[in-house]
Amino acid sequence: TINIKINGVDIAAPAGSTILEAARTAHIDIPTLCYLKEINEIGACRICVVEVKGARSLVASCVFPINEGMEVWTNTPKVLASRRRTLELILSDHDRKCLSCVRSGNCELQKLCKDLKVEDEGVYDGEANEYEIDYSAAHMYRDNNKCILCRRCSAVCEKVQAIGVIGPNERGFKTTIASPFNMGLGDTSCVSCGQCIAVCPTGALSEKDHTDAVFAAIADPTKHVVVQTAPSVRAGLGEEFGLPIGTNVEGKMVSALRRLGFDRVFDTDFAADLTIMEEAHEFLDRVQNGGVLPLITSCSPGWVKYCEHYFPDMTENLSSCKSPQQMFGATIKTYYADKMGLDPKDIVSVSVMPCTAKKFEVGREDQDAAGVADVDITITVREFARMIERTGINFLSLPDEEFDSPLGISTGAGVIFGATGGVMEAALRTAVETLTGEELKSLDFTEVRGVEGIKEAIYNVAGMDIKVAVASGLKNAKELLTKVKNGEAEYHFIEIMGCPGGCVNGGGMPQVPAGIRNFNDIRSLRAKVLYDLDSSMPYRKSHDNPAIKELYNTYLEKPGSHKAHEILHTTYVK
Ligand code: HC1
Repeated sequence: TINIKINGVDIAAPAGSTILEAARTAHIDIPTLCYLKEINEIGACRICVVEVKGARSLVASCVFPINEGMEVWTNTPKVLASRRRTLELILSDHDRKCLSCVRSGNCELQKLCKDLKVEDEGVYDGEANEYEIDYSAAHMYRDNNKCILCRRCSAVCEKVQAIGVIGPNERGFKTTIASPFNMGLGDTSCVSCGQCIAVCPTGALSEKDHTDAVFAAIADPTKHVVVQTAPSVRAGLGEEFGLPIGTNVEGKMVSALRRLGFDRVFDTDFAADLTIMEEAHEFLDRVQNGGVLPLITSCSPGWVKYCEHYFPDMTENLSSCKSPQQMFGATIKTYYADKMGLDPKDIVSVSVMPCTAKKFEVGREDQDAAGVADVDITITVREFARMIERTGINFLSLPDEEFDSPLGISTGAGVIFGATGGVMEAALRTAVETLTGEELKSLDFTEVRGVEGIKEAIYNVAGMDIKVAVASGLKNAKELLTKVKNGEAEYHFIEIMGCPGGCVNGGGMPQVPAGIRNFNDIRSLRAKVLYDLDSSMPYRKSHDNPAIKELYNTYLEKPGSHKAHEILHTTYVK
């Protein structure tokens, strides 16, 4: 450890710490704006400046390493005045229509201005830039009038997702964050993952809001409006209402949806079980009949788009299964419509997702089993929270309620889909029992759990070594697939999720301020909700789900049947 003094108090902090990190051990949070741990460590915004004895000017604490005997002051009048001036300068070129801004109340810039007592927002007003809002992408818009040039978005796009479709253009006062040649984001090879939105401190980046379309459908008496919720929603929604990260709010979530007026409240987890039935069958079929291997999962639409753009010769490896979201929509408009005597055209199928790429996925080709879209409208967890706020539903006092039957019945295998490794584990539970014909003694495939970017395991099943790999985050996916392509690694089955940590860390989840993100692993905290649910559920294997059994017995016949293919499978573009 290294001994330093912060604000006159002696501190021992681990060697290699920055001043910002050392201050945490002294219970002092130094404010930041551009800093994102391990992603954007550029010391550029000057909000985290502190005084250091002997230094000629204020130093950026996020990148300044501590050394023995150092003396630091984090809150002197000079420091506070500097931070305030920095904010005033940012505001002089910032759209200050804060009242109705989508980030009002959880904008990091707004909070800093309040905390640092910025009272005159216009003190440096003068020349200001004006930008057109970029609506070209299917899933989001970019409003550079609210951009503060922190570069968190471009860092996550390039360093975490290995895509790099946005970054600084021009120089000096004219600097903007944009795509190369100022193309619309929709014209680039953006994969719609929304990780840029998740890390944006202001309202510069946001999903396209589809809540009005949902309200309109609910208000239309000629429509039967059905909603499904992704596994991860229950693990994140509570954060929008002030609950700690990692709180399971499944019961209140269902209650809220019912009070919003949906005719049926169902669970995507059911369709995750259905995906496992089809995908495990597809896997065994490819293994036994010399099909293309490795089989790669296809439930994450950001990943699928990435594969199509960047690894087009590997689209044959993708499972032909639609994602659970789409399988759910397809089941609603076929099986459920039949059962209820409804015309699929009169059903509006809505999904609540932790994902922005789902907004792109619903409009893909070959996602219309009944001749109409499988899913009509998809909203993020944030949009869902806004609907709850807008309608005055007191979320925290809601009773816990249960999903409707039969498409609300699911297993532990379905719910873990939301965490990296979950699809693999769920598939193994079914594939291994199918191959061996014996009941598994332990259902926990712990080797594929956890937040590491790439995980590998070998399982000996019925005398055969099955090699599997799991990657989350597209940079990790790129690394893994490059090895496979070059013949440096060989697998039978690969799970890839577009967002690091899987859907629990999706681009449509609640935005967590950097000050919390930098010191907590939100992926593990949210994933724990799903694994806890799994271990407490009566059924933990997709093939044990009674509602799934009934669906096959009365409608689809068996996994991989002709009918199942027509309804539940899709194709990809090269
Ligand atoms: Fe996901 Fe999936 S796990 S992709 O992350 O396979 O979005 O949660 O709904 O479709 O089930 C997302 C989550 C989700 C699908 C499932």
